Amino acid sequence: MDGERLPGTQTDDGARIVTHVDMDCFYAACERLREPALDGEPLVVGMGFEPGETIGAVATASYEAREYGVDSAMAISEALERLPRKIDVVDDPDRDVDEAGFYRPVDMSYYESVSSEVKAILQERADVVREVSIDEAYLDVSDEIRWEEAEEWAEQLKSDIEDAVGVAASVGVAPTMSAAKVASDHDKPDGLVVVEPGEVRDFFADLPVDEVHGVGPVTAAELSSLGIETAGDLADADPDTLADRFGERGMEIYRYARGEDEREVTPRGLPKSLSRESAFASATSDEDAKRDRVRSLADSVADRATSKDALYQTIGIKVVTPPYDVHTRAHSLPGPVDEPSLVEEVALDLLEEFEGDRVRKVGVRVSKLSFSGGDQSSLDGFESAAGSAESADSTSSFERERSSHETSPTNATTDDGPVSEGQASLDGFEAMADGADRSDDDSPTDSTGDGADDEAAESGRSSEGQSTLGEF
Ligand code: DCP
Ligand code: MG
Repeated sequence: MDGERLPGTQTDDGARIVTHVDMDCFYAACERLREPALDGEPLVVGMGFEPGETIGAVATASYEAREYGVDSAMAISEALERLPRKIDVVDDPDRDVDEAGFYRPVDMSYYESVSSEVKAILQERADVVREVSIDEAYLDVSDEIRWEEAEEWAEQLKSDIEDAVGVAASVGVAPTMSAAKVASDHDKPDGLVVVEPGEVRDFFADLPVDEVHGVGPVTAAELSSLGIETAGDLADADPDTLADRFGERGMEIYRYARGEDEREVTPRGLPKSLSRESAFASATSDEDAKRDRVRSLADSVADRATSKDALYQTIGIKVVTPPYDVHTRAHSLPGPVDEPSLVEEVALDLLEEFEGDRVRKVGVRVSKLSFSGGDQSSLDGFESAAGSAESADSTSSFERERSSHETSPTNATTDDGPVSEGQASLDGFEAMADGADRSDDDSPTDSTGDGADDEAAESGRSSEGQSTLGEF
């Protein structure tokens, strides 16, 4: 060992490593996914903008449209004043088509299909995931990474989402949920902000007070009347005054501004896999060091599986070689087990292929999980079991292959173009039938090919037959 702490043993004063993921202008990003000609254009998604309609609101606006003052929840009539529809101004010589934008109606089922692709990645990358809205989730990755790795890990998560799904996320990493949320919002769009333990007060100090989680415009105005303009002011304010004025909520925002937030990320949904990975201080070809690390990770993963009452059927490793080539290997057992020694044995076997290679990082993962709590298989006869070996090399995250998209055509009757050369490609497309067209074709795939069973585990169904391994 090189003195590094293993994942799961790091605490940095016991601070959790909480990640908040929030997609950028999510509905607009989804629209761009199936209509790439909208990239870079001012785009408003909402209701009530068609001729004859007057009532409706903006669901979201692309960042280009926000520059015109259009934003979520604004009345559509107001949005149209600030940013007219291209289609309405294109034939009007008195109006500037460059100062106009595109409008699209809300299509929830499509956004939900994109959202579930993103959530599948989050569920795979962290054990503890709490999905809080269609485009937002908290992840607790304290047991999976160390603070020193947080930035690289979050960068990888962002690029995995971008590559596999095609939408951009902003990510914040901090010791508490409230600070992580502020961090993810801080540098939008395409933001990545890591606030380490001990830095939270400094990070908050100069932020406008309305950036504190739980402080809306009305509260911000009231706080301003008390001379509290920044989160730092709020952190230094007299708690009794805040309690008198705002009650329990006053104490809550006071604590958040001070970086105090006891809430734990409680999971929603079952994990699809459990994994641990650990980086070496520098790439190593020391076989003992590699094997020791894999052994520790295997123990740690097996422990977690046991503590979650999870049985696993696939055991895999990840090996990252310089510069950042990710290799995954996995072995499927004939039936689901909870057998820590087997995790270690299989992981070490799989590692042998990398003998002599310089290795930057290793990981161990169990997948094809089942949570039915049924009788655990006996391992008798495992040696003769007909397990299958699988492998994959990828340049992306553990057990994931990057998938490309097929974008679907859009509806020429509802779009606003074409109005200029740049928008010519908006013309002539056919109607898109909801999210159904995207379905599973370009959903993230597991390179071990056991995604279907992962789905089953996630939805609470058990994998088929927890067979007694003695039978094999
Ligand atoms: N939404 C809505 N009405 C609102 C706010 C949001 O219909 N008043 C929908 C549209 C958003 C989605 O929820 O795309 C996610 O909400 P966010 O607050 O995360 O906003 P965006 O993702 O659009 O933008 P941001 O980049 O600021 O996160
Ligand atoms: Mg968002």
